[in-house]
Amino acid sequence: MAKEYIDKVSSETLKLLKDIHADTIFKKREKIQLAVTGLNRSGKSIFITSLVNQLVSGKRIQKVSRSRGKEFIAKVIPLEDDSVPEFDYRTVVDALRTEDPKWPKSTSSVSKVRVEIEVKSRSSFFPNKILELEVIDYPGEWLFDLEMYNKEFAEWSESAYSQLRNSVKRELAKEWQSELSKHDIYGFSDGSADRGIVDKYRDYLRTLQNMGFSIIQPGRSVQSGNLSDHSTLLFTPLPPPKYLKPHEDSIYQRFQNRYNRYIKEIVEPLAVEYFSQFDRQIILVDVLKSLQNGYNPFIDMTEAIKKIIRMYEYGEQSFLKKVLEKKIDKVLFGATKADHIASSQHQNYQKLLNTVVEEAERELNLKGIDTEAIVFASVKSTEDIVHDYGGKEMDSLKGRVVGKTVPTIEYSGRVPEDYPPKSEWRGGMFSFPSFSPIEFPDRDIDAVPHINMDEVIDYLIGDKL
Ligand SMILES: Nc1nc2c(ncn2[C@@H]2O[C@H](COP(=O)(O)OP(=O)(O)OP(=O)(O)O)[C@@H](O)[C@H]2O)c(=O)[nH]1
Ligand SMILES: [Mg+2]
Repeated sequence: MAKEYIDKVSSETLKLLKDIHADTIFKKREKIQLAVTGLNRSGKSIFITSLVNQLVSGKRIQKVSRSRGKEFIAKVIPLEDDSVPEFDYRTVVDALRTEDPKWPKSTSSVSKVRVEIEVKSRSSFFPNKILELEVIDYPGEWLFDLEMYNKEFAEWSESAYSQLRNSVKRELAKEWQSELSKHDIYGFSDGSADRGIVDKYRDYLRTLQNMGFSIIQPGRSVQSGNLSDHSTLLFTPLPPPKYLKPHEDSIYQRFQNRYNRYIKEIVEPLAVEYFSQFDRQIILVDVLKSLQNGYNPFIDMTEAIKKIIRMYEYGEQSFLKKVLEKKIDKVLFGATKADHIASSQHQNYQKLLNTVVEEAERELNLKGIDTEAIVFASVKSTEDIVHDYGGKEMDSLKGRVVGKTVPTIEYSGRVPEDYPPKSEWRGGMFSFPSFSPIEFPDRDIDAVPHINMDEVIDYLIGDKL
């Protein structure tokens, strides 16, 4: 009797709530902006593609639902306005659905994708929650230009020159330095030498990039097309004048003016637009590639991580300090491409990542920002194979190597659990081939295999479900 009465009251209450459109009154909508950053070619665009694919399908991230006790469905929705180009999920995913799947091209400008996640309410009285996830793909090359923001030309020049203390970089910078030495940089000049100096500096930056170094400033000057020919980018670091004030028509003065314009007209507006809005950030690091590139590029990558988080340390007047400190609550360091090594190596990879980001994490934690470091692969393109060598198990990987005529190879690469000491770092000590992508499932209802994407998703949005 009592049960019948309760059921009747509940169904009448439900009807009443529906009549007064309580779902729209109580509807909970929350917006969260995630910035995907990282050094160039670290896997940002692939990460976003897999993230969308995993959220929309849900099949390979069930751990998130289970651990949070929440069910959800997700779909891609159009952007609110067209002020930023849309991240072209469809085109990227379609290229990965062909028989010969292709990785996407390098990203040359910022883009966004918006995913609506509907989280099932635990009670039928309350409407479902809508979580709007906006993901921003930020080109790797632009990241270090943010570090130039808030630096005067002289200060930036000094930090660029301090990098030449490294003998490898000093050697590579020789031609740029010798071009500079041909000119009086503080006295009058008509501007005809400027281009030659900038070209030599760009050659130096491109060589650094090709050798796997991470710190490239200004990053936009090595991007093809785009802004690289823009007059504001015609500057290089210069030694400060010691005694004289530079002539107003000198190389020094022109480079300084262009530097200031570049920061004001290009770097600052973009920093305000994108970096003042996001709530959470994932910083992707390709630790394996840096290991493969050798001792100097590896150390450069660890320095680069410290530089990236300096955007949280800007001076008191900085707009970034004000907005970022208030808003950002989580930063995730993700070491991508864990499918390039056998799973027996993942523990070492995780330990190495922890060491690489330890200092950066400590600094962010001190500012009240929660951090985590996760080793993962957005797209698992290889298979583990375990061999039994007379009772001793050895493992390796099987996958299609990028650019090789042999379709599949078997391969095993070892990862150290800590920084290998300089003395032990021999050429080619670490080697990790790049693998071609596997074919994505035809429909979004199925998702591509991954490694630890569920952990990544849980850390980034699990608490908001
Ligand atoms: N096997 C494997 N390779 C990956 C994965 N993610 C990225 N890659 C490789 O890394 C390359 C770069 O990935 P992108 O996602 O384009 O990197 P990005 O950071 O967007 O690069 P930029 O736009 O140039 O800054 C790809 O072409 C792949 O070769 C992954 O999960 N597994
Ligand atoms: Mg990209």
